[in-house]
Amino acid sequence: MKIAIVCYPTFGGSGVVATELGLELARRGHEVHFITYSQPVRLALLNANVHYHEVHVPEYPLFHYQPYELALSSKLVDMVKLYKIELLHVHYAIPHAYAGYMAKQMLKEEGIDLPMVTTLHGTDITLVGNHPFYKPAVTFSINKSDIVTSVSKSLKDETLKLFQIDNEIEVIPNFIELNKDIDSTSIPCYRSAMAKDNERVITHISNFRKVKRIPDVIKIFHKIQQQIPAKLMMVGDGPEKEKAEKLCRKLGISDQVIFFGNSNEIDRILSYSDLFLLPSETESFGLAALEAMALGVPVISSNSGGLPEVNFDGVSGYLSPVGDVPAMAENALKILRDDQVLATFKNKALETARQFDIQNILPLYEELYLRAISIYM
Ligand code: GMT
Repeated sequence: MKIAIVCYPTFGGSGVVATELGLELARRGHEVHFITYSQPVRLALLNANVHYHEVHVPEYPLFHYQPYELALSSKLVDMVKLYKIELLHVHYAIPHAYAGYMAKQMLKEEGIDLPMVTTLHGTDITLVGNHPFYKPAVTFSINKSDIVTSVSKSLKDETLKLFQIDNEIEVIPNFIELNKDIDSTSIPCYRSAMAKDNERVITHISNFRKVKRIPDVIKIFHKIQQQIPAKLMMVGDGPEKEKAEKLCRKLGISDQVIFFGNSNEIDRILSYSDLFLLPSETESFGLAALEAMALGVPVISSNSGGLPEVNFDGVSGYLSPVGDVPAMAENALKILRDDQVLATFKNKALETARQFDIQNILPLYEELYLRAISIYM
C-alpha cells in the first residue's frame, strides 16, 4: 500500500507512535510518506519505502497566525496526486483530522477518493480538543473520518463521553519494538556516569508539561533516597523543567538528580534504570511507561486514564491514585529494597511489555487500512 502519515514531528508520544508505525510498515514493504512540518525526531533513516515531505508555511505580515492547516491540506493534495497515495493516516486529531478532511474533499472534486484513518492519542481529546474553541471542529473531523482508532479503551470511553460521536471508535493499543539493538552511533552514555554501583537508578521521561505532575516525581524520589541510595534521571524538556530544578535545590537533592533534556539515548538510559516514575494527572496510554517496561524497568504510576491497561498493579509495577506521593514512594521502596524482588519485577515488566509487541499490533493496522480502502471500491 502507499500510505501517507501525518503527525507531529516532536518528541511527544503521538509522533513517536506514528513514526515507529510508519517505519515498520515500510519494513513490511509498504511505501510510507511522512507529511509534517519537520523531519520526525525518530525518523533517522529515509529509503526507497520511507519518504518525508515538509509542510512549509510562508510568513506573511498579514498573518497573525500562520495557516498551517491550509498548507498541510494543500501539501496532502499534491503528494497524493504525485505519489498515487492510497490511504491517509492522521495521528492526533488537532488539526490533522481537520486538514485531512479538507484534502479529501479537494481530491474528491478531482475524482480521487482518499480513505482517511484518524488515531486519537489523548490530549487531542482530554485537554485541548475538548476546549469549546475547538470542539465543533474536532467533533466534525472525527465523525467524518472513514475509520477512527484510539490508543486505549479509556480514551475511547472518554471521547464518547466528551463529544457527540456517531462514528465507531476501534481500540488499537500502542506498541513497542522488543529486543531492540541499543546501538548508538554517538558516544554512548555509561551507567557509571549516572550513578554509583550501590545506587538504584530511577528515571522519568516526558515533555515536562503540567499534566505529568513533575513535582510529584521529585517528591517521590525525595522520599526514596531517604531510605536507600539512589539517583534520579530526568529526561526531556518542557515548561515545568525549571520549577523542577528549583524544587530539587529546595529539597537539597540537586546532586542526586540529573536533568538530561531531550535525549536520543532514551533506550540506553532505560537499560540502566531500576524503576520508572509516571505519576501523571492523566495519560491516555503512557507510551513512556511501555518503553521502560520493554527494557525490563518496572513502573510506579498513577492509575488515571489508560495507565491500568499498560501497567499491571503488583506485576509490572504499582498504580496509585493521582497525587498520592506517600503510596507511590512506599511502592517504589517495596520494589527497590530487595535485589530478588527487583529482579522479579524487572522480568514481569518485560513479560507484560511483550503483549504490546509491534509484530502483534501492526497487522491490526494493515487490516484496518485494507478495510478503509475497500469503502471506496
Ligand atoms: O501529552 C503528551 O504526553 C504527548 C501526547 C502526544 O501527543 O504525543 O501523548 C499522548 O499520546 C501518547 C501516544 O499515544 C500516549 O502514550 C500518552 O499517554 C498521551 N498523553 C496524554 O494522554 C497526556
